Amino acid sequence: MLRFSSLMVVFLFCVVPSISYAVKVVEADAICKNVTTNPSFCLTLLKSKHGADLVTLAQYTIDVARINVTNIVNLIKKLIPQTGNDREAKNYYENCLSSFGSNGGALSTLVRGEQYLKNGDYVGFGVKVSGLFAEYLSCVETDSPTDPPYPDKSLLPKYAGVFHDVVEIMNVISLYLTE
Ligand SMILES: *[C@@H]1O[C@H](CO)[C@@H](O)[C@H](O)[C@H]1NC(C)=O
Ligand SMILES: CC(=O)N[C@H]1CO[C@H](CO)[C@@H](O)[C@@H]1O
Repeated sequence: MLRFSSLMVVFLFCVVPSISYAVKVVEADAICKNVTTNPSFCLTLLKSKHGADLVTLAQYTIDVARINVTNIVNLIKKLIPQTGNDREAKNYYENCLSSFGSNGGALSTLVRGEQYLKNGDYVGFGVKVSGLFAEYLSCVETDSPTDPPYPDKSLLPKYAGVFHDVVEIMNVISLYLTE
């Protein structure tokens, strides 16, 4: 009995700290299986971070998304002056700029999301990730479901698609973090 309880003490001593400072590792394969749009993109992106814990992976997706959304904002700022008298195009790009920009758009949501992640508030982080989806949709979709989306021939849909796929990975990671 004495032997048993001293073993228990050793056991607890070892286990309790690793629970309170839990570092969760989930393999890229498992994360990417839960991504619906582009699992192969997910595997390629996470490959370089093999063995990293979930918080590190979440931070990595934030860093990638920030670069992607910065490219988007710079692209839109180039496209707006090229719209000339095309009022519809101008409205569309201006709306996308506010969806992705730093003035209440995705760029600012990423900053807030990163703060939640760093504070260990993974629920708050997940809420911000949902906000990023909404911001993506508010650019690419029209207000009314019966209106066709703007026929954008620029690189913006491609860039926005990459951003969407990165946010989808971020979303799965946020779900694992709150599990
Ligand atoms: C998105 O960011 C990644 C990582 O920095 C970069 O390799 C990729 O070219 C970017 N794609 C776009 C469309 O911005
Ligand atoms: C966090 C998350 O989305 N987990 C799911 C990943 O996919 C497996 C298998 O389909 C589910 O069981 C998990 O709940």
